[in-house]
Amino acid sequence: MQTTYIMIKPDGVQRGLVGEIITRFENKGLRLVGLRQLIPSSKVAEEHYAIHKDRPFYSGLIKFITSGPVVAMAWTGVEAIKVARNIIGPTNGREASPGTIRGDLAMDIGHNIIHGSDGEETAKFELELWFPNGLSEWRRDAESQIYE
Ligand code: DAT
Ligand code: MG
Repeated sequence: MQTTYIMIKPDGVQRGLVGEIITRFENKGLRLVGLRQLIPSSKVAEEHYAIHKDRPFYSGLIKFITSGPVVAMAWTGVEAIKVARNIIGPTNGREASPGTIRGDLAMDIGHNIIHGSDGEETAKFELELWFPNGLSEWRRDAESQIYE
């Protein structure tokens, strides 16, 4: 089992896509173990995107991500990091395939609705950053049907 950090960005919240997005992860069979809505501080946003700090889009990215509420989530499942990235689709919404969240719902590179951790170390770092008080431990009864 892995847990991945997923975040609906301010454009997704403003567009009223929170329910639609949560439904996709829930229907896939992932288990929701953390959920909070907040307007990110610059400090947290800068730490989250520190890897991009030398990129030309960095300051715009920080401005965007702190511009309104985000929905921070933690989802658990077998290979959850890869599974979630597949559900999300590639960065540019115009190039993402239909069926993915970005492919179905986004038209832009920057305003691409959602973030998902890209590896185990990043997931650990991001989950500790956005969920400093930890996650909820529970077992989804449906997992006995979801997994062989
Ligand atoms: P992803 O979110 O698909 O993991 P990333 O980690 O490469 O993509 O970049 C993080 C975010 O930064 C991305 O979701 C949107 C923004 N971004 C990336 N490349 C960009 C670009 N060329 N122009 C504007 N924003 C960009
Ligand atoms: Mg990334």
